[in-house]
Amino acid sequence: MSPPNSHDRLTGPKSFDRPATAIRCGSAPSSCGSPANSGDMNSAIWEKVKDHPCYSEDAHHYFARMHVAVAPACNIQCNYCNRKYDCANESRPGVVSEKLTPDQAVRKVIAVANEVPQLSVLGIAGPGDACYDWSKTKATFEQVAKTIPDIKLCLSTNGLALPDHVAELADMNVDHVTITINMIDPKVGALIYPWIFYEHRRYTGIEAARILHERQMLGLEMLTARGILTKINSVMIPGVNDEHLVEVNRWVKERGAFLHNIMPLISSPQHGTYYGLAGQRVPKAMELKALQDRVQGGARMMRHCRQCRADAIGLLGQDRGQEFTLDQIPEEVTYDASKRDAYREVVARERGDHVAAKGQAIEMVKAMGCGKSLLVAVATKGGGRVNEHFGHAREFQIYEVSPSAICLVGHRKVEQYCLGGWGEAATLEGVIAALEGIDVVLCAKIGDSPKEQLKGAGIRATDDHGCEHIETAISAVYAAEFGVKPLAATA
Ligand code: CLF
Ligand code: SF4
Repeated sequence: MSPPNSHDRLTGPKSFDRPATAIRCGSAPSSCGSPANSGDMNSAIWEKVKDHPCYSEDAHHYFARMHVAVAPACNIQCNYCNRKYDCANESRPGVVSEKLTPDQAVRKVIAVANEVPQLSVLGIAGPGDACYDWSKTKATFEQVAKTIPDIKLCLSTNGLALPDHVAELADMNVDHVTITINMIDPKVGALIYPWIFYEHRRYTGIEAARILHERQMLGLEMLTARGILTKINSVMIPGVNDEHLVEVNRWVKERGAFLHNIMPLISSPQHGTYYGLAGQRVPKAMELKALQDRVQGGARMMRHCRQCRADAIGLLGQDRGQEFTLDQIPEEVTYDASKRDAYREVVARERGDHVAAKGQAIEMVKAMGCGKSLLVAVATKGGGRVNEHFGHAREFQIYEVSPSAICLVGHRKVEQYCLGGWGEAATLEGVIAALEGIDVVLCAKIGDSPKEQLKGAGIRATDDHGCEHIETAISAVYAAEFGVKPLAATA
């Protein structure tokens, strides 16, 4: 897959933890990583990112991506990758249910664009490397761009073959490229990459890692020179490159990277990877957050990555891939822009309201001046609102509200607690465990029984703010939690 970028095959802890203290003081970062509004950047860049769910945290509430698995071949081996493994229920990069030819991919993109109005980006993220398997990547992008000219084209790569294709990427108006960069020191790289295949030769050890590193830096510099936005994905591998990623962040920032996405290693013996079989541990959620917080002042951090499969479809927290398998798509399919056009008009209005509400909420929190922080888990199905029932949630978005900001800092996947109108006690236990360290849960609806059990675990749950904008609801909870009124209101 794309060389495993996030698009690699990793994943890690299902949650991000912190000690279960209810109140912390002044620990949150003052800025929130990936850009949330045009105030964070110049207008030309904002135009490029405002509808891209991965490059803008705000956009991920409204817009969807789809990946087409047209690029199965890869030119390197990562110790966390095994592309033979396929499971429809497995959610990690590199894993796909069906590989596609470019023609099949175009059919699928049109079918999805007709039915999923949120679709804004077509990404090629493997299941091998999109630059190494270049002819299929290029053919797919060219055909899709002709049929759906307003769809953004996005690619993810390990970087080894990238410099050979930067000029063509620029010609095709590909504005977004992800490079997976796990090291800038070949000695570290030799622990991650057993071999690479480059210019008709196989290289191993430090020499392989050195070549890969040089090609990654060259590719990044070439993209920056052409104004193509680059995101760097790094896999955090405890004891191998975790400390080293601070230095990686500095290097990529100096070379113009737009975003840095540090993701936890996904590793399990069942995956059959080198790391999985060797028992390499994955980072704890709190270790990942601590590293992300540490590099917050460097290249902008992405905090909302879901470590997608190479054939994922939908909003980032969703995967609707099983609705669009080839056998469900007619041989002849014609693009109909009506649903996407109508959706964009609605989003334009709704988004303006959201930006205003968010600004007000943050000002309100600042005006309280109470010096404390909270972790809030939000059940949402999109639109930037608290609009999902507790029992229907498959993930919670985690926000940190501090004296100076309200920031999305991660997500926690859970099993759906309520099925067919009934909640499973065992499932609820798992949900509560996944919410360890959370102070407050916000949802559109919750029953008395789960509410009481959450309370027993020290977590307050409320549906008093159903359908409100997330930040508005969080600021209200913050005021209620600490018993303070905004200074402006008391003046
Ligand atoms: Fe796909 Fe990647 Fe483009 Fe996004 S995913 S190719 S940049 S359109 Fe996004 Fe998925 Fe994380 Fe990737 S959430 S794994 S960062
Ligand atoms: Fe991606 Fe290739 Fe690495 Fe697998 S071996 S994660 S396909 S770059």
